[in-house]
Amino acid sequence: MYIKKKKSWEISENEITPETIFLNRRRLLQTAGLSGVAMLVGKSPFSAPIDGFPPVRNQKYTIERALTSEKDATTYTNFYEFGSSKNIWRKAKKLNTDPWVITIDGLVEQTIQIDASDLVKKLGGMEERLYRHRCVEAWSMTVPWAGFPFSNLVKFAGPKPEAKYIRMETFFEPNVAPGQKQTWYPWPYVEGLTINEARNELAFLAVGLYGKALQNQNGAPIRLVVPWKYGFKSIKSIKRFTFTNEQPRSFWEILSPKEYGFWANVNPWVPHPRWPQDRERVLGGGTVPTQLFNGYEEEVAYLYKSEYTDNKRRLFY
Ligand SMILES: Nc1nc2c(c(=O)[nH]1)N[C@H]1C(S)=C(S)[C@@H](COP(=O)(O)O)O[C@H]1N2
Ligand SMILES: [Mo]
Repeated sequence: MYIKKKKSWEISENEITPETIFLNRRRLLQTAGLSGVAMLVGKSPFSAPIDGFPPVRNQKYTIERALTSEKDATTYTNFYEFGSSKNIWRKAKKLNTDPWVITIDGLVEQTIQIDASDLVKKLGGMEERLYRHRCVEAWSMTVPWAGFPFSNLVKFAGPKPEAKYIRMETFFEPNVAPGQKQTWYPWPYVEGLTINEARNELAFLAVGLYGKALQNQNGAPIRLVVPWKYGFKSIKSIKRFTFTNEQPRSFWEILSPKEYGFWANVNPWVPHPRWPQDRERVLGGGTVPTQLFNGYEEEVAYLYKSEYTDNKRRLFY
């Protein structure tokens, strides 16, 4: 994506609250059945690769389009932390994703810190789904993700009733990710959903692609996949899930709110201010018409009832 303004941004510290609870495998065993678990902050010494591969394909989420080649999907990627070109996949290898401590905080019963490999065990059996992916830049792909319904994480987190949104944030490691030395970007990358969107059956937390653990360039160890929204919503390499009653301001929204809004639902009738959105270039060859909600209207339209009936334009912004 193209940015006009260059600004310097204050990066806020990722502070850890004193209530933080750190869950790792051994501590879970030690404290099983106890309430008021001891707190411990730091890196898990017992980290392990994510297991559960190969995933079982969920036949409900298959697709009429041909699958994108694994090579295209893993070498043509958007990951601005590593630079703004599509061929950053080698640079992304430098990111260390194990251990990977994830914080779940905000309007939840208890702040939780848990290694990604332990978190996935809490999210149920791994499944595979074929999803379309439509980037706001008008290219698209169709790929098999492996992971878990986001709703399982919402259940695990135990949100308070006043929580209306989930804000997601990725890492900030400018020495590893050279794009993060570009101080005019509001690092770290942030995205958000309403809790109702996160509970939609399609909202998915992916840990794998093509039957294997995610490679760094696709968002290892864990990323969001919301196939009815433009691709920038599907934040990679998530480090923090914060439940909140304020609509999160996302990375691209801060940079250019008229182009990359909070909702960002795929909508062929609403052109981007600088290009049309009615067609898409399919990775691997050809173009096809873009569909409302990227073809997932049946599953998601209820979430946007008023906007959907009153004014389709609002689906994007
Ligand atoms: N952290 C982070 N997540 C991100 C991005 C990014 O630059 N940084 N790019 C987004 C965009 S614009 C798209 S299209 C998708 C691309 O996912 P893929 O590279 O796995 O196809 O990731 C999204 N998630
Ligand atoms: Mo994108």
